[in-house]
Amino acid sequence: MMNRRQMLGAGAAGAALVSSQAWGKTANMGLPEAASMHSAATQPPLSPTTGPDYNPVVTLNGWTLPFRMNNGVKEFHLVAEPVERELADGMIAHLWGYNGQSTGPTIEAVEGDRVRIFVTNKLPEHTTVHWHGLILPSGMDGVAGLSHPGIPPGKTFVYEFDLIKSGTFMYHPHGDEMVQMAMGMMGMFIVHPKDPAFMPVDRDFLIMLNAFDIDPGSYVPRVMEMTDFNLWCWNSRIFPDIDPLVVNQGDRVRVRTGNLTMTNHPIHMHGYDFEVTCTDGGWVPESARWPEVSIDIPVGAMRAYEFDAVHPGDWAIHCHKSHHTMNAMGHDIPTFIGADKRKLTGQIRKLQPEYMPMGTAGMADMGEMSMPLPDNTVPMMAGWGPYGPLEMGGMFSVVKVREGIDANDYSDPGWYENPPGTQAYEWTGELPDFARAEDAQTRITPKPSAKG
Ligand SMILES: [Cu+2]
Repeated sequence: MMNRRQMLGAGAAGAALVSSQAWGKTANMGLPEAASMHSAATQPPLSPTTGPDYNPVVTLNGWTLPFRMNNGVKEFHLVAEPVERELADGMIAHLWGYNGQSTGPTIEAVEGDRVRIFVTNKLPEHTTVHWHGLILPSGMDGVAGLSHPGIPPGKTFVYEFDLIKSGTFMYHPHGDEMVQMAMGMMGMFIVHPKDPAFMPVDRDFLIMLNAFDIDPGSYVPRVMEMTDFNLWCWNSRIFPDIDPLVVNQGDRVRVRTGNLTMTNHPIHMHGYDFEVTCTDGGWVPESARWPEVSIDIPVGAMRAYEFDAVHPGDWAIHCHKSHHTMNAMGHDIPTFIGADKRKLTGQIRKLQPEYMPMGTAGMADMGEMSMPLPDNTVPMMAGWGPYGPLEMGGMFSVVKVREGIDANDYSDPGWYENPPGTQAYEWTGELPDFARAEDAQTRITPKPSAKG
Protein backbone atom coordinates (compact mmCIF):
# COMPACT_ATOMS: atom_id res chain seq x y z
CA MET A 1 0.00 0.00 0.00
CA MET A 2 1.31 3.39 -0.94
CA ASN A 3 0.63 6.30 1.33
CA ARG A 4 -0.64 9.53 -0.09
CA ARG A 5 2.74 11.18 -0.43
CA GLN A 6 4.12 8.19 -2.33
CA MET A 7 1.12 8.45 -4.60
CA LEU A 8 2.26 11.90 -5.68
CA GLY A 9 3.58 10.23 -8.77
CA ALA A 10 0.01 9.40 -9.72
CA GLY A 11 -1.10 12.95 -8.95
CA ALA A 12 1.73 14.33 -11.05
CA ALA A 13 0.21 12.76 -14.15
CA GLY A 14 -2.67 15.19 -13.78
CA ALA A 15 -0.48 18.03 -12.64
CA ALA A 16 1.48 17.69 -15.86
CA LEU A 17 -1.61 18.90 -17.72
CA VAL A 18 -1.41 22.07 -15.70
CA SER A 19 1.11 24.55 -17.04
CA SER A 20 2.99 24.71 -13.76
CA GLN A 21 5.20 27.32 -12.22
CA ALA A 22 8.66 27.70 -10.82
CA TRP A 23 8.74 26.69 -7.16
CA GLY A 24 10.95 28.92 -5.03
CA LYS A 25 11.78 29.48 -1.40
CA THR A 26 12.29 33.17 -0.63
CA ALA A 27 9.83 35.89 0.24
CA ASN A 28 11.12 38.12 -2.57
CA MET A 29 9.80 35.98 -5.36
CA GLY A 30 7.76 37.65 -8.05
CA LEU A 31 4.14 36.92 -8.79
CA PRO A 32 3.52 33.15 -8.85
CA GLU A 33 2.98 31.98 -12.41
CA ALA A 34 -0.73 31.30 -12.87
CA ALA A 35 -1.57 27.69 -13.70
CA SER A 36 -4.16 27.34 -16.43
CA MET A 37 -6.41 24.44 -17.43
CA HIS A 38 -7.60 23.76 -20.96
CA SER A 39 -9.59 20.58 -20.37
CA ALA A 40 -13.08 20.01 -18.97
CA ALA A 41 -12.12 16.48 -17.83
CA THR A 42 -12.00 15.62 -14.13
CA GLN A 43 -8.37 16.01 -13.06
CA PRO A 44 -6.77 13.65 -10.51
CA PRO A 45 -6.72 14.94 -6.93
CA LEU A 46 -3.73 17.10 -6.00
CA SER A 47 -2.03 15.37 -3.07
CA PRO A 48 -0.45 17.51 -0.35
CA THR A 49 3.27 18.18 -0.64
CA THR A 50 3.67 20.11 2.58
CA GLY A 51 2.16 20.35 6.07
CA PRO A 52 -0.44 17.98 7.57
CA ASP A 53 -1.59 15.08 5.44
CA TYR A 54 -5.08 15.19 3.99
CA ASN A 55 -7.17 13.31 1.47
CA PRO A 56 -7.49 15.70 -1.48
CA VAL A 57 -10.88 16.46 -3.00
CA VAL A 58 -12.01 15.61 -6.52
CA THR A 59 -13.83 18.33 -8.42
CA LEU A 60 -16.09 16.71 -11.02
CA ASN A 61 -15.04 18.01 -14.45
CA GLY A 62 -12.70 20.36 -12.66
CA TRP A 63 -9.27 20.71 -11.11
CA THR A 64 -7.35 22.01 -8.10
CA LEU A 65 -5.13 25.09 -8.21
CA PRO A 66 -1.45 24.36 -7.46
CA PHE A 67 0.27 26.57 -4.88
CA ARG A 68 3.81 27.42 -3.91
CA MET A 69 5.23 27.86 -0.43
CA ASN A 70 6.82 31.21 0.29
CA ASN A 71 8.37 31.53 3.73
CA GLY A 72 5.60 29.51 5.36
CA VAL A 73 2.77 31.07 3.35
CA LYS A 74 0.76 29.14 0.75
CA GLU A 75 0.65 31.32 -2.35
CA PHE A 76 -2.00 30.93 -5.04
CA HIS A 77 -2.55 32.94 -8.21
CA LEU A 78 -6.08 33.34 -9.54
CA VAL A 79 -6.62 35.04 -12.89
CA ALA A 80 -10.12 36.37 -13.58
CA GLU A 81 -10.52 36.20 -17.35
CA PRO A 82 -12.77 35.36 -20.31
CA VAL A 83 -12.75 31.59 -20.91
CA GLU A 84 -14.18 29.09 -23.35
CA ARG A 85 -15.81 26.26 -21.45
CA GLU A 86 -17.09 22.99 -22.89
CA LEU A 87 -20.47 22.68 -21.14
CA ALA A 88 -20.88 19.37 -22.94
CA ASP A 89 -18.91 17.62 -25.63
CA GLY A 90 -19.33 19.82 -28.69
CA MET A 91 -20.99 22.72 -26.89
CA ILE A 92 -18.79 25.70 -26.07
CA ALA A 93 -19.84 28.61 -23.90
CA HIS A 94 -18.02 31.93 -23.87
CA LEU A 95 -17.89 32.65 -20.16
CA TRP A 96 -15.88 34.53 -17.59
CA GLY A 97 -13.98 32.37 -15.14
CA TYR A 98 -10.62 31.78 -13.55
CA ASN A 99 -7.38 30.34 -14.90
CA GLY A 100 -8.83 29.07 -18.14
CA GLN A 101 -12.06 27.52 -16.87
CA SER A 102 -15.46 28.11 -15.38
CA THR A 103 -16.04 27.07 -12.72
CA GLY A 104 -12.70 28.23 -11.32
CA PRO A 105 -10.13 25.83 -9.91
CA THR A 106 -10.68 24.47 -6.42
CA ILE A 107 -8.47 26.06 -3.79
CA GLU A 108 -7.38 23.51 -1.20
CA ALA A 109 -5.50 24.25 2.04
CA VAL A 110 -5.36 23.22 5.69
CA GLU A 111 -6.72 24.71 8.89
CA GLY A 112 -3.94 26.84 10.41
CA ASP A 113 -2.42 27.71 7.03
CA ARG A 114 -1.70 31.29 6.11
CA VAL A 115 -2.69 31.84 2.49
CA ARG A 116 -1.74 34.64 0.10
CA ILE A 117 -3.92 34.75 -2.99
CA PHE A 118 -2.88 36.98 -5.88
CA VAL A 119 -5.86 37.92 -8.05
CA THR A 120 -5.10 39.30 -11.50
CA ASN A 121 -7.98 40.88 -13.36
CA LYS A 122 -8.00 40.23 -17.11
CA LEU A 123 -11.70 41.07 -17.47
CA PRO A 124 -12.87 44.23 -19.24
CA GLU A 125 -14.31 45.58 -15.96
CA HIS A 126 -13.33 45.61 -12.31
CA THR A 127 -13.83 42.55 -10.12
CA THR A 128 -13.17 41.32 -6.58
CA VAL A 129 -13.09 37.94 -4.87
CA HIS A 130 -15.32 37.30 -1.90
CA TRP A 131 -14.33 34.28 0.22
CA HIS A 132 -17.76 32.90 1.10
CA GLY A 133 -17.91 31.45 4.61
CA LEU A 134 -14.29 32.02 5.58
CA ILE A 135 -13.58 33.90 8.79
CA LEU A 136 -11.12 36.68 7.90
CA PRO A 137 -10.35 40.38 8.39
CA SER A 138 -13.04 42.76 7.07
CA GLY A 139 -10.66 44.30 4.52
CA MET A 140 -10.08 40.87 2.92
CA ASP A 141 -13.78 40.12 2.41
CA GLY A 142 -13.85 41.16 -1.24
CA VAL A 143 -16.94 43.36 -1.39
CA ALA A 144 -16.17 46.06 -3.97
CA GLY A 145 -16.44 49.51 -2.48
CA LEU A 146 -16.94 48.16 1.06
CA SER A 147 -13.92 45.97 1.80
CA HIS A 148 -11.59 47.55 -0.75
CA PRO A 149 -11.81 49.19 -4.19
CA GLY A 150 -12.62 46.91 -7.13
CA ILE A 151 -9.58 45.39 -8.82
CA PRO A 152 -9.26 47.43 -12.05
CA PRO A 153 -8.68 45.62 -15.36
CA GLY A 154 -5.02 44.75 -15.75
CA LYS A 155 -4.21 45.01 -12.02
CA THR A 156 -3.34 42.37 -9.43
CA PHE A 157 -4.55 42.55 -5.82
CA VAL A 158 -3.29 40.43 -2.93
CA TYR A 159 -5.55 38.78 -0.37
CA GLU A 160 -3.82 37.33 2.67
CA PHE A 161 -5.36 35.71 5.74
CA ASP A 162 -5.13 32.79 8.17
CA LEU A 163 -7.45 29.80 7.82
CA ILE A 164 -8.81 29.55 11.34
CA LYS A 165 -11.45 26.89 10.66
CA SER A 166 -11.83 23.87 8.42
CA GLY A 167 -14.77 23.18 6.14
CA THR A 168 -16.22 23.84 2.70
CA PHE A 169 -16.33 27.38 1.39
CA MET A 170 -16.79 29.11 -1.95
CA TYR A 171 -15.33 32.06 -3.80
CA HIS A 172 -16.98 34.45 -6.25
CA PRO A 173 -16.91 38.13 -7.26
CA HIS A 174 -18.67 40.72 -5.13
CA GLY A 175 -18.54 43.52 -7.72
CA ASP A 176 -21.03 43.55 -10.59
CA GLU A 177 -21.79 40.13 -9.20
CA MET A 178 -25.10 39.58 -11.01
CA VAL A 179 -23.28 39.80 -14.34
CA GLN A 180 -20.07 38.12 -13.26
CA MET A 181 -21.77 35.14 -11.62
CA ALA A 182 -24.18 34.76 -14.55
CA MET A 183 -21.03 34.59 -16.69
CA GLY A 184 -19.66 31.69 -14.62
CA MET A 185 -17.31 33.20 -12.03
CA MET A 186 -17.24 30.95 -8.98
CA GLY A 187 -15.23 28.20 -7.34
CA MET A 188 -14.84 26.13 -4.19
CA PHE A 189 -12.42 26.70 -1.31
CA ILE A 190 -11.71 23.62 0.82
CA VAL A 191 -10.00 23.88 4.19
CA HIS A 192 -9.02 20.45 5.52
CA PRO A 193 -8.92 19.84 9.28
CA LYS A 194 -5.45 20.14 10.77
CA ASP A 195 -6.00 16.75 12.43
CA PRO A 196 -6.13 14.12 9.64
CA ALA A 197 -8.10 11.83 11.99
CA PHE A 198 -11.02 14.30 12.14
CA MET A 199 -13.89 13.24 9.84
CA PRO A 200 -11.74 11.23 7.43
CA VAL A 201 -13.26 10.00 4.17
CA ASP A 202 -11.92 7.88 1.32
CA ARG A 203 -13.54 9.89 -1.48
CA ASP A 204 -14.42 13.56 -1.31
CA PHE A 205 -16.35 14.95 -4.30
CA LEU A 206 -17.11 18.59 -5.10
CA ILE A 207 -20.13 19.81 -7.01
CA MET A 208 -20.84 23.50 -7.58
CA LEU A 209 -24.39 24.01 -8.80
CA ASN A 210 -24.57 26.72 -11.43
CA ALA A 211 -26.83 27.73 -14.29
CA PHE A 212 -26.69 29.60 -17.57
CA ASP A 213 -29.19 30.97 -20.02
CA ILE A 214 -27.66 30.46 -23.46
CA ASP A 215 -29.93 30.58 -26.50
CA PRO A 216 -29.40 27.64 -28.88
CA GLY A 217 -26.91 28.68 -31.54
CA SER A 218 -25.28 31.35 -29.37
CA TYR A 219 -22.29 31.30 -27.01
CA VAL A 220 -22.68 34.03 -24.40
CA PRO A 221 -25.11 33.69 -21.48
CA ARG A 222 -27.98 36.15 -21.20
CA VAL A 223 -26.84 37.85 -18.02
CA MET A 224 -30.13 39.68 -17.33
CA GLU A 225 -32.09 36.43 -16.83
CA MET A 226 -33.35 36.09 -13.26
CA THR A 227 -35.06 32.68 -13.03
CA ASP A 228 -35.65 31.06 -16.41
CA PHE A 229 -32.25 29.49 -17.08
CA ASN A 230 -31.97 26.73 -19.68
CA LEU A 231 -28.69 25.00 -18.76
CA TRP A 232 -28.50 23.53 -15.26
CA CYS A 233 -24.92 22.62 -14.49
CA TRP A 234 -22.60 20.97 -12.04
CA ASN A 235 -19.25 22.73 -12.20
CA SER A 236 -20.27 24.34 -15.52
CA ARG A 237 -20.98 20.95 -17.09
CA ILE A 238 -24.23 19.24 -18.09
CA PHE A 239 -25.32 15.60 -18.34
CA PRO A 240 -24.62 13.38 -20.26
CA ASP A 241 -21.11 14.82 -20.02
CA ILE A 242 -20.85 15.20 -16.25
CA ASP A 243 -18.38 12.54 -15.09
CA PRO A 244 -19.65 9.76 -12.79
CA LEU A 245 -18.77 9.64 -9.10
CA VAL A 246 -16.60 6.51 -9.05
CA VAL A 247 -16.45 4.82 -5.66
CA ASN A 248 -14.83 1.68 -4.29
CA GLN A 249 -17.30 -0.52 -2.41
CA GLY A 250 -16.86 0.08 1.33
CA ASP A 251 -15.44 3.59 0.97
CA ARG A 252 -16.60 6.37 3.23
CA VAL A 253 -17.73 9.03 0.76
CA ARG A 254 -18.39 12.76 1.14
CA VAL A 255 -20.20 14.87 -1.46
CA ARG A 256 -19.87 18.63 -0.96
CA THR A 257 -22.43 20.64 -2.93
CA GLY A 258 -22.47 24.44 -3.20
CA ASN A 259 -25.28 26.45 -4.80
CA LEU A 260 -24.57 29.74 -6.56
CA THR A 261 -27.63 29.67 -8.83
CA MET A 262 -30.80 31.75 -8.36
CA THR A 263 -32.93 28.89 -6.99
CA ASN A 264 -32.71 25.96 -4.58
CA HIS A 265 -31.82 22.44 -5.72
CA PRO A 266 -33.01 19.30 -3.90
CA ILE A 267 -30.17 16.90 -4.66
CA HIS A 268 -31.38 13.31 -4.51
CA MET A 269 -29.12 10.26 -4.47
CA HIS A 270 -30.47 6.78 -5.12
CA GLY A 271 -29.48 3.57 -3.35
CA TYR A 272 -28.48 5.07 -0.01
CA ASP A 273 -29.50 7.08 2.96
CA PHE A 274 -26.90 9.57 4.06
CA GLU A 275 -26.23 12.11 6.78
CA VAL A 276 -25.61 15.81 6.44
CA THR A 277 -22.22 16.46 8.03
CA CYS A 278 -21.18 19.97 7.02
CA THR A 279 -22.53 23.32 5.87
CA ASP A 280 -20.55 26.37 4.87
CA GLY A 281 -21.01 27.39 8.52
CA GLY A 282 -19.02 24.40 9.75
CA TRP A 283 -19.19 20.73 10.67
CA VAL A 284 -22.45 19.33 12.02
CA PRO A 285 -21.94 17.60 15.39
CA GLU A 286 -22.79 13.91 15.24
CA SER A 287 -25.70 14.32 17.65
CA ALA A 288 -27.30 16.90 15.33
CA ARG A 289 -27.10 14.98 12.05
CA TRP A 290 -30.22 13.47 10.54
CA PRO A 291 -30.79 10.93 7.79
CA GLU A 292 -31.83 12.03 4.30
CA VAL A 293 -32.08 10.74 0.77
CA SER A 294 -32.55 14.22 -0.71
CA ILE A 295 -30.88 17.34 0.57
CA ASP A 296 -32.11 20.76 -0.42
CA ILE A 297 -29.22 23.10 -1.18
CA PRO A 298 -30.39 26.65 -0.58
CA VAL A 299 -29.17 29.54 -2.71
CA GLY A 300 -25.81 30.84 -1.53
CA ALA A 301 -25.14 27.80 0.66
CA MET A 302 -23.19 24.57 0.83
CA ARG A 303 -24.23 21.19 2.18
CA ALA A 304 -21.96 18.17 2.52
CA TYR A 305 -23.27 14.68 3.17
CA GLU A 306 -21.57 11.36 3.84
CA PHE A 307 -22.35 7.68 3.41
CA ASP A 308 -20.66 4.32 3.55
CA ALA A 309 -20.67 2.96 0.01
CA VAL A 310 -21.74 -0.59 0.84
CA HIS A 311 -24.30 -1.11 -1.94
CA PRO A 312 -22.73 -1.85 -5.33
CA GLY A 313 -24.48 -0.54 -8.41
CA ASP A 314 -25.11 2.40 -10.69
CA TRP A 315 -27.05 4.91 -8.62
CA ALA A 316 -28.56 8.05 -10.09
CA ILE A 317 -27.74 11.35 -8.39
CA HIS A 318 -29.66 14.38 -9.58
CA CYS A 319 -31.57 17.53 -8.80
CA HIS A 320 -35.15 16.56 -8.00
CA LYS A 321 -36.61 19.56 -9.83
CA SER A 322 -37.44 17.71 -13.02
CA HIS A 323 -36.88 20.78 -15.20
CA HIS A 324 -33.29 20.84 -13.94
CA THR A 325 -32.54 17.45 -15.48
CA MET A 326 -33.29 18.77 -18.96
CA ASN A 327 -30.99 20.61 -21.32
CA ALA A 328 -31.79 23.68 -23.39
CA MET A 329 -35.57 23.77 -23.75
CA GLY A 330 -38.31 26.33 -24.13
CA HIS A 331 -40.96 26.47 -21.40
CA ASP A 332 -43.67 28.26 -23.36
CA ILE A 333 -44.69 25.25 -25.49
CA PRO A 334 -48.28 23.95 -25.37
CA THR A 335 -48.98 20.43 -24.05
CA PHE A 336 -50.08 17.99 -26.77
CA ILE A 337 -50.71 14.94 -24.59
CA GLY A 338 -53.98 13.39 -25.76
CA ALA A 339 -54.21 15.70 -28.78
CA ASP A 340 -55.04 14.17 -32.18
CA LYS A 341 -52.44 15.67 -34.52
CA ARG A 342 -53.13 13.39 -37.50
CA LYS A 343 -54.99 15.98 -39.54
CA LEU A 344 -52.48 18.70 -38.70
CA THR A 345 -49.59 16.40 -39.51
CA GLY A 346 -50.99 15.76 -42.99
CA GLN A 347 -51.27 19.47 -43.63
CA ILE A 348 -47.77 20.31 -42.37
CA ARG A 349 -46.21 17.47 -44.35
CA LYS A 350 -47.47 19.06 -47.57
CA LEU A 351 -45.10 21.92 -46.77
CA GLN A 352 -42.40 20.04 -44.84
CA PRO A 353 -42.30 16.30 -45.66
CA GLU A 354 -39.97 15.39 -42.71
CA TYR A 355 -42.29 16.85 -40.07
CA MET A 356 -42.75 14.52 -37.05
CA PRO A 357 -45.66 15.08 -34.66
CA MET A 358 -44.31 14.88 -31.13
CA GLY A 359 -45.56 15.01 -27.59
CA THR A 360 -49.00 13.42 -28.04
CA ALA A 361 -48.06 10.43 -25.83
CA GLY A 362 -45.63 12.17 -23.48
CA MET A 363 -42.14 13.24 -24.47
CA ALA A 364 -40.09 10.08 -24.02
CA ASP A 365 -39.62 9.82 -27.77
CA MET A 366 -37.44 12.94 -27.53
CA GLY A 367 -34.74 10.89 -25.80
CA GLU A 368 -34.47 8.38 -28.63
CA MET A 369 -34.80 10.61 -31.63
CA SER A 370 -31.83 12.53 -32.90
CA MET A 371 -33.35 15.54 -34.50
CA PRO A 372 -31.28 18.19 -36.27
CA LEU A 373 -30.22 20.81 -33.72
CA PRO A 374 -29.05 24.40 -34.16
CA ASP A 375 -25.29 24.89 -33.86
CA ASN A 376 -23.77 24.84 -30.40
CA THR A 377 -26.51 23.35 -28.31
CA VAL A 378 -27.35 19.93 -26.88
CA PRO A 379 -30.41 17.65 -26.95
CA MET A 380 -32.96 18.35 -24.25
CA MET A 381 -32.99 14.73 -23.01
CA ALA A 382 -29.85 12.80 -23.71
CA GLY A 383 -27.50 10.13 -22.44
CA TRP A 384 -27.69 6.43 -23.10
CA GLY A 385 -27.48 3.71 -20.48
CA PRO A 386 -27.04 -0.04 -20.96
CA TYR A 387 -30.82 -0.45 -21.46
CA GLY A 388 -31.71 2.57 -23.58
CA PRO A 389 -31.98 6.33 -23.43
CA LEU A 390 -31.71 7.87 -19.97
CA GLU A 391 -33.92 10.82 -20.94
CA MET A 392 -31.92 13.10 -18.68
CA GLY A 393 -29.80 16.19 -19.05
CA GLY A 394 -28.59 19.03 -16.82
CA MET A 395 -28.02 18.25 -13.15
CA PHE A 396 -27.66 14.47 -13.32
CA SER A 397 -24.87 11.95 -12.90
CA VAL A 398 -24.30 8.40 -11.69
CA VAL A 399 -22.62 7.16 -8.50
CA LYS A 400 -20.78 4.00 -9.60
CA VAL A 401 -20.01 1.77 -6.64
CA ARG A 402 -17.82 -1.23 -7.47
CA GLU A 403 -15.56 -3.72 -5.75
CA GLY A 404 -11.82 -3.42 -6.27
CA ILE A 405 -11.42 0.19 -7.38
CA ASP A 406 -7.96 1.50 -6.50
CA ALA A 407 -7.64 4.37 -4.04
CA ASN A 408 -6.65 6.96 -6.62
CA ASP A 409 -8.70 5.60 -9.50
CA TYR A 410 -11.62 7.75 -10.67
CA SER A 411 -11.87 6.34 -14.19
CA ASP A 412 -15.29 5.22 -15.40
CA PRO A 413 -15.72 1.47 -14.71
CA GLY A 414 -18.53 1.15 -17.28
CA TRP A 415 -22.08 0.00 -16.50
CA TYR A 416 -23.01 -2.17 -13.53
CA GLU A 417 -23.93 -5.77 -14.25
CA ASN A 418 -26.87 -6.71 -12.08
CA PRO A 419 -26.40 -10.13 -10.45
CA PRO A 420 -28.99 -12.75 -11.50
CA GLY A 421 -32.28 -12.36 -9.68
CA THR A 422 -31.77 -8.68 -8.85
CA GLN A 423 -33.23 -6.90 -11.88
CA ALA A 424 -36.80 -6.02 -12.83
CA TYR A 425 -38.01 -8.06 -15.79
CA GLU A 426 -40.99 -8.54 -18.05
CA TRP A 427 -43.58 -10.91 -16.58
CA THR A 428 -44.32 -13.84 -18.86
CA GLY A 429 -46.13 -16.05 -16.37
CA GLU A 430 -43.11 -17.45 -14.54
CA LEU A 431 -41.75 -16.33 -11.19
CA PRO A 432 -38.08 -17.16 -10.72
CA ASP A 433 -36.52 -16.72 -7.26
CA PHE A 434 -35.46 -13.19 -6.51
CA ALA A 435 -32.44 -12.59 -4.31
CA ARG A 436 -33.44 -11.91 -0.70
CA ALA A 437 -32.18 -8.92 1.26
CA GLU A 438 -30.55 -11.33 3.77
CA ASP A 439 -28.44 -12.81 0.97
CA ALA A 440 -27.43 -9.34 -0.10
CA GLN A 441 -26.40 -8.45 3.46
CA THR A 442 -23.91 -11.31 3.54
CA ARG A 443 -22.24 -9.87 0.47
CA ILE A 444 -21.83 -6.51 2.17
CA THR A 445 -19.53 -5.72 5.05
CA PRO A 446 -20.46 -2.25 6.24
CA LYS A 447 -17.57 -0.14 7.39
CA PRO A 448 -18.06 1.57 10.76
CA SER A 449 -18.96 5.15 9.95
CA ALA A 450 -16.30 7.77 10.63
CA LYS A 451 -16.97 9.61 13.84
CA GLY A 452 -16.73 13.37 14.04
CU1 LIG B 1 -32.19 21.96 -9.46
